[in-house]
Amino acid sequence: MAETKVKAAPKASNSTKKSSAPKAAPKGKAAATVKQPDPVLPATNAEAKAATGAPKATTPTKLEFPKETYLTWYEQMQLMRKFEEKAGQLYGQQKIKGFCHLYIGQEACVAGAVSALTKDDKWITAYRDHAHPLALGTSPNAIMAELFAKATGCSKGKGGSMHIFDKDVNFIGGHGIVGAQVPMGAGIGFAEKYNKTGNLCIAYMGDGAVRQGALHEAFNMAMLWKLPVIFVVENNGYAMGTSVQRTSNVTELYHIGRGYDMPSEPVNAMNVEDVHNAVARAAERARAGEGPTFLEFKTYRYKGHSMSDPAKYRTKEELEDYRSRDSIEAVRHTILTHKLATEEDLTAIDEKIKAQVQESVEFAENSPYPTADELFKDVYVQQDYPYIRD
Ligand SMILES: Cc1ncc(C[n+]2csc(CCOP(=O)(O)OP(=O)(O)O)c2C)c(N)n1
Ligand SMILES: [Mg+2]
Repeated sequence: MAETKVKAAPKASNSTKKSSAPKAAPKGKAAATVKQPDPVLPATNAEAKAATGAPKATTPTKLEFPKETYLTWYEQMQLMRKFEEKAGQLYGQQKIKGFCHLYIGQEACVAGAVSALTKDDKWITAYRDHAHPLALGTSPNAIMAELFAKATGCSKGKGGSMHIFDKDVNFIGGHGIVGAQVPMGAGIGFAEKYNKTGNLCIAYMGDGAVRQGALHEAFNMAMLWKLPVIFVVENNGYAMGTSVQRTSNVTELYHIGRGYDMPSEPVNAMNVEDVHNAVARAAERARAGEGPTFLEFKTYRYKGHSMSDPAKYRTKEELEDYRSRDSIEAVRHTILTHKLATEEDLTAIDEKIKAQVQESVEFAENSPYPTADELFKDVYVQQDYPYIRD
């Protein structure tokens, strides 16, 4: 931890049809678990650290959520991790080519938000994008096939790892340009407000995106028009190999929302309960017409920036420190300590996931590549756009 101040707390079938991955809570359900009101905008760094520097012991003495929620979190996060461990292996075997950014370590950032939102809310993120659709219910087959650049992939094999899309689960990508999804998230929020749907958009970004000019324009407009958006910075301490401290004068990134009077708060995102509560509070504000929130998820990626990064810019101790607060282990521990399920039950979930992941690999291997006539399709909305040339 010498380099970064980021400090987290405690610790099927052969098709692309939707998986049995657990779905988001129905409307209204999440609100019941919201603690109200919670202070936003801690005034000082000390307050922020107090909010995120909780002790390692992660097992709550009293359970805040029902048993099903813990089991759903466990299953979702294990699916993300096992899927990506396999993807990493396959990349090593050159079955997956191009770019591949793994989310391993950051799983709670997604699982805690899925449980706090509804299935009609919209999601958008950067290129570290396999976990979000997996938790929203996109078939692992369709995602793995996309990583293999196969025609059966969720972006027809033309997007690859950085451009996973699935309209059916309201996952609007998957974006490779750092920060590009931030104004897009504001635009999606604008559409939801304009159409009076009552839905919101959650827009994720990395810490590297916070210094993009587009973010500041989007924040201003989102506040001015009180758009139903939850902006989330997944602060994993590094943009590629460059620490937050080396690129930002403001290292408590949630402070950046203050320039726009946007309610903003730090969240210990190694803890799935904290993520859920923060997102639920932000969602309630958005649905009440009070506009956007900026959440700084303090998290960590266990792997390098991408598969080609040996991550020499950080220490082994720093990595081990975060591993000891692993969010999946924490939920597992809570489940067992509170006897919500037995070891055997969890093993059965693990086995199910292993089979799902294996099936996704076989599905991807056995799928065809896109044909040449796909090359110019899906480039422009207008099918007969006149300026495309063979
Ligand atoms: C506009 C733009 N500039 C630079 C890049 C190259 N680039 C790709 S990823 C990345 C780092 C972003 O890091 P961060 O936002 O912290 O996300 P993380 O990878 O940690 O999830 C950079 C600079 C890019 N894709 N887009
Ligand atoms: Mg980062």
